[in-house]
Amino acid sequence: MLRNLREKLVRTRQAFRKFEDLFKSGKSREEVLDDLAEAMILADIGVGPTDKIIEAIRAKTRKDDPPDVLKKALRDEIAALLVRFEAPFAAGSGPSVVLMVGVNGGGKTTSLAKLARRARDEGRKVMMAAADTFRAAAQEQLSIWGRRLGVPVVKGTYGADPASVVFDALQAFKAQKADLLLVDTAGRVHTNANLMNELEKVKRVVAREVPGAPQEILLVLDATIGQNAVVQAREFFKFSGITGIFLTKLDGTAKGGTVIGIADELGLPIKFVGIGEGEEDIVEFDAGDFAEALLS
Ligand SMILES: Nc1nc2c(ncn2[C@@H]2O[C@H](COP(=O)(O)OP(=O)(O)OP(=O)(O)O)[C@@H](O)[C@H]2O)c(=O)[nH]1
Ligand SMILES: [Mg+2]
Repeated sequence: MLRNLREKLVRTRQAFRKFEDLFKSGKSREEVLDDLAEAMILADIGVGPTDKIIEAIRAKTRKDDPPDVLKKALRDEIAALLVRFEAPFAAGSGPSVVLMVGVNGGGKTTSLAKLARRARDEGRKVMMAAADTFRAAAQEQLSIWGRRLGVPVVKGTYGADPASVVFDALQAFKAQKADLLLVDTAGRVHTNANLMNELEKVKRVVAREVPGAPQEILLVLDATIGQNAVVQAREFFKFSGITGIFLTKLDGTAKGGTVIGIADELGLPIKFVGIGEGEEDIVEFDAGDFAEALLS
């Protein structure tokens, strides 16, 4: 898994390789830390988390420590910052419902399929609900995933009330005693009050039909937009109850440092990362692995 992550993070690792050069430079600690701070901000880590990490390295090292000590301190600090935002997938066992939310094109439907495959392979009885009734091709897109994965999909019709699709899916979920219901929703921006209200309604229906659900409401964020993902996520906080982040498209982007900024600035756990378009391209987030993959 770590090797896989390391390979997929190749572009971010290239961005981080500039860090390696800093540690080779034979400069003083202060010069290294100044250059490092600049490089971290360029790598989309964000100003706040960068300052915190630099201060922590300064506090834990001595003035005349050689670069490799500073480098190890950097890796440790990144892991220490991220580990606070590790949290297990709350829908990992027992009858559970998961909602995927986020802006258009972030990767909700693909990430949902990845979760479905993962749960199916664990031997769980999985169902998917196509509650994106807003985009014309959304129902068909999820049906294709369903056929490919052998996972049943409860569909709605274009323009229908998403809460009614979810209601139907919940009846099927209960009748068939399934373990996991994954609900795909339409892409939305926070300024679209209608769509945000729809989401609240979906959540209410789920909570009413299955006590304790939804176990997870995952905000799907696209890593390629870097620090803008933080801005986007804040806007989504108007919709209550987000339990974690599914950060997509970490393959092919140099902005993997965004992970650090998102976790620290939002205070939300990163539950999964997406590292490709295929159904297997999902990694459960692990702070140590991530720091290691970036800086090894
Ligand atoms: N490289 C890469 N592409 C991804 C990843 N996740 C999703 N994608 C791609 O991103 C595009 C959009 O994915 P969707 O799953 O349709 O996104 P969505 O959020 O459901 O989009 P809407 O339903 O339109 O809001 C597709 O081309 C996916 O293949 C990922 O981890 N890596
Ligand atoms: Mg979709």
